[in-house]
Amino acid sequence: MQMKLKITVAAALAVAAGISMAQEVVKIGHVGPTSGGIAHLGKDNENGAKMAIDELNAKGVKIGGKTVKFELLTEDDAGDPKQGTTVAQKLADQKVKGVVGHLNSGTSIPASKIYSDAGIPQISPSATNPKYTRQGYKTTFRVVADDVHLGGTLGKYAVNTLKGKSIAVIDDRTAYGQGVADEFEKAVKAGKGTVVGREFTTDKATDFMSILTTLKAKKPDIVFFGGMDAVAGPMLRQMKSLGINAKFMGGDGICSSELAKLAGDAMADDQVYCAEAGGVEGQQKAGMEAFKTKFKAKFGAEVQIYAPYVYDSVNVMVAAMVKANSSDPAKYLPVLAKTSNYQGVTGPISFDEKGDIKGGALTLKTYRGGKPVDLAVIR
Ligand code: ABU
Repeated sequence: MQMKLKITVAAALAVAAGISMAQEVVKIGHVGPTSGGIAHLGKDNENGAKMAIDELNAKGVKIGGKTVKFELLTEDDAGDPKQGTTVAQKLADQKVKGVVGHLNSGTSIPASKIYSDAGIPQISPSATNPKYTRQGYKTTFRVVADDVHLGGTLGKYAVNTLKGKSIAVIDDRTAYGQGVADEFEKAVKAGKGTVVGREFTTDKATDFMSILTTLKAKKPDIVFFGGMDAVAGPMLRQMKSLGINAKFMGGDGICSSELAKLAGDAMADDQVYCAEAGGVEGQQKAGMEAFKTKFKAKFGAEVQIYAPYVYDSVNVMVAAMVKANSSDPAKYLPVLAKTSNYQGVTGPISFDEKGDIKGGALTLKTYRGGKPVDLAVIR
């Protein structure tokens, strides 16, 4: 009897010790398309999240008086709106404390309702469709400029700087592609430029000969494409094969390191113009360069577009948890919403009342020698 009691007490003590020693795990979700045509962009984003989580765990972050361990739960939405909501629900069921993603507007927008209903803060590092932050959800944030800013600036640039006289517009009919192309077209027309044709494709298409032949007859000097690099690359090749000698423009979705490879020898120097939906200037450039070097050393790959914005999104979220002294979304969400002048590698981050970044910048780029070259940061 005495022996049995001793064993029970010992077991209880061991359990108690185990509980007190167990580290609190804070789960953060990341979602992007890590399969399909833009898997290289999804992987780029995911690696930005991994880098932030690894550094936070190495540094040791205290929340509620205890050092917590962050765990990254990664999901692939394949850039598909339906799969996006499925994985969003999965993350909500796994009780993540926050989500960074999704990469695409077409997935971020429907997923945002699921996170909002579950009270889970969501920061998109790359979805630029304005609707994303205009649905009245308190949980929705974005650290990049939106398509109104992107398309509008590129439209003005096409007319005023590139002196486009006959501008053709193509979009991939996604929430992002159509939206940014509409804003571009509006700005061209407002600047008294002429849009000579508007054609459509999809985000999975590979053959553009028919729409390009239609546009060729209209002799465009600029072709704008609202869509992603995986489609823009083959489109550039087919423009070359048809002898369309026009400048090629697009938003942030084509503005990747990979675009030159996807276009092969079809991209001439100073032919392609695009804009990343963020940008650093002056002394902040050193921090961005250091990030890119660290990223390449860790993952053996160049930053494509948005890895630094994902890195900052994770860190902004964790900074709010630390400030609120809680990883409970109900407690840290109001603190996250008040984020003001957080110094990230992508520049200062403050959120407005919708959850959009205040004073978002754009980096206008062209390609020379197969590499993206910054032309200007525009606010
Ligand atoms: N912003 C370009 C890529 C992501 C998106 O908005 O769909």
